[in-house]
Amino acid sequence: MSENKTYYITTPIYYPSDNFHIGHCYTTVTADALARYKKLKGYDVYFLTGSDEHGQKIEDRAKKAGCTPKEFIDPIIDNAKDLWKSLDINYDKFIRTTDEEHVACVQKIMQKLYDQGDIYKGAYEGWYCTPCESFWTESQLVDGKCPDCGREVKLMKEDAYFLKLSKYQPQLEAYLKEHPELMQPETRYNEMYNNFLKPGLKDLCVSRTSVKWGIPVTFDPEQTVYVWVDALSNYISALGYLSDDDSLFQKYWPANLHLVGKEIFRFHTIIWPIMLMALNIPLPQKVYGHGWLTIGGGKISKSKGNYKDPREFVKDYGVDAVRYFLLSEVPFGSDGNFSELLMVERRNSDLCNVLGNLVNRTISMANKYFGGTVSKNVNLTDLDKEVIAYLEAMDKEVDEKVEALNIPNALSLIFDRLQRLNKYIDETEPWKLAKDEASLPRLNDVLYTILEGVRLCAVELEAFIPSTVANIYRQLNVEGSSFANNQFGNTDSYKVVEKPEILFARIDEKELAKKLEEAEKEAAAPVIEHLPEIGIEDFAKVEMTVGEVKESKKHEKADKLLVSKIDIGNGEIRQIVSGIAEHVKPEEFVGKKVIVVTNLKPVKIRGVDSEGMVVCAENGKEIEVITSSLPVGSKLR
Ligand code: ME8
Repeated sequence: MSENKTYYITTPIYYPSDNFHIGHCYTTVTADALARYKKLKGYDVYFLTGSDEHGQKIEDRAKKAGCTPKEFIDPIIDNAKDLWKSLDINYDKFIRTTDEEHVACVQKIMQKLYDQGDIYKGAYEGWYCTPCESFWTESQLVDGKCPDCGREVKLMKEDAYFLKLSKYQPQLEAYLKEHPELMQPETRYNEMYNNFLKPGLKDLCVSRTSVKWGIPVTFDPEQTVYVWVDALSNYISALGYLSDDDSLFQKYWPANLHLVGKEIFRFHTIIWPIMLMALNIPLPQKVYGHGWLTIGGGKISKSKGNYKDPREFVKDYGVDAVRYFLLSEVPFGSDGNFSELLMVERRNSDLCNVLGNLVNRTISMANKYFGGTVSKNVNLTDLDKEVIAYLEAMDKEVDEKVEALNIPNALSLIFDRLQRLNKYIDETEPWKLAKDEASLPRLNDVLYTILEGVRLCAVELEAFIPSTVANIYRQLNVEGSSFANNQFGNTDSYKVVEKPEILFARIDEKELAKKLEEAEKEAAAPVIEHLPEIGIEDFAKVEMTVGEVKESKKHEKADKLLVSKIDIGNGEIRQIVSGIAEHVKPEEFVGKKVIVVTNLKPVKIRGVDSEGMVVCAENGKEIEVITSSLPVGSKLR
């Protein structure tokens, strides 16, 4: 017996989070649908997902929570697994970078690369916050200070090891020329080439001493493995690479597809291939960099107030409404917009009106006219032949789209067929045929064509909306349906359930729109969090004065800052740096009479002296400078 062809598909490993949003679900649902599809097509599939658990951030969060990083992460991972379960994600393995096998594998990979001279010792330079024991990059700093505690940072160096990416650049370029299909969509190649390869690759920092929560480096125990070598290796450590039992690695590697978000595409198409070249193992066949799901064109995040636990959507609209939306809405390779209303509109128009309605009507008619039993069709009209040919062409067309990773188009090809079947009912008018005894054989044939059509569409849909398809199979009593028997006419006769079960009950869009609007208004209202009580004597310590802005310009080193000269009375001019440049233009600021805290200790902000503070109102989104019409020098009390 010949062995099945293998198919190895992965998602990125996620940073542990309690706030997984609908965008995070996009990668995993897509990978799950592809894995299911390949399995149904007869492949021996291995589908990997997991979590990326090391690093300073986790260590800090655990410290704050008063536990060890592992204790901190464990419940978060249980929660993530529960989320994936709620979305019918059927992975073969969930890898954690804290798994012993992964740790051992990463250590061996580092050692091997070091032994063969691809890793060398150098120095890492960055902005260091001593109390937090953390390095930051220039762009992570907030107003030139530590983004966590707001204290001063200093430029410091520490010993670190580097991977020679530069050495492998020519080899990688040659490979990519021969295998442009590695990068999907292929249009992303130019971006990678122009932004990263053309300027020349810089060697990659692969270990650190200041980050303690990480995998220890065997050849220098002071160091831990840093970010990408740890994370990317999961794709082979999960298969037992360099372990006593590497049978899975032998069987499934190289991966057929790494599915990743566009922001981590370069790590997967530059660093990862170079690591694999250095390890002398084959490269993955494809890396697909998908677009993002956005809300109102922007990022989804809890802090923006547009976050909702995806399980709530599953609870309200059903798992397949969520899966269907994610799979059909984001166009191939680009970003897609998410809104709850849009998801419900799609659910109503496609799943309820087209699919659900068709299944419901068909089962009702089979019961009404034939007590639920419909036998194979005998006499085919031209119309039947046309509809059947259209149905029979579906499998190949859908397969081509799925192969090209274009799931939205694959789904619309299936829904075109379902629409066609609804139209076929209108054309054949079964209710009229039922009136005439002589037309009953024709009515039987018509119903068979519809039932068989629904079955063929259900087979195509199974990977994408599995629980709905299981329900359809059950209602049609064709549970053995699969790609192996999806030719029209494979079913000898139908005996459908007596009472059709509604697949997707209609949701009132107007009512939902109203509800969502109200919820949005509520969310937009600022959250009032009170500080601890103070006495009047505390308030009296703050001196606030009306001042007039005389000059204002943008800070040379920080886009968010304005540097202004403000007259606070008696000819005294103060230079003040304020974080309002995104909300107020310097030319509009000049001439305004603002409130200045005039007894604040002077500080340097990004190298510029600041002698006071301009008082503003803010609600998390907007900032407004408070003004006064009283003369310069007036005091606030
Ligand atoms: O990047 N729309 O983890 P992560 C679509 N640990 N996809 C989104 C999204 C959105 N709005 N938000 C997030 C990491 N994602 C690393 C990966 S792999 C060796 C290491 C996707 O938790 C994102 O694009 O930040 C990425 O593919 C995945 O969620 C995990 O992101």
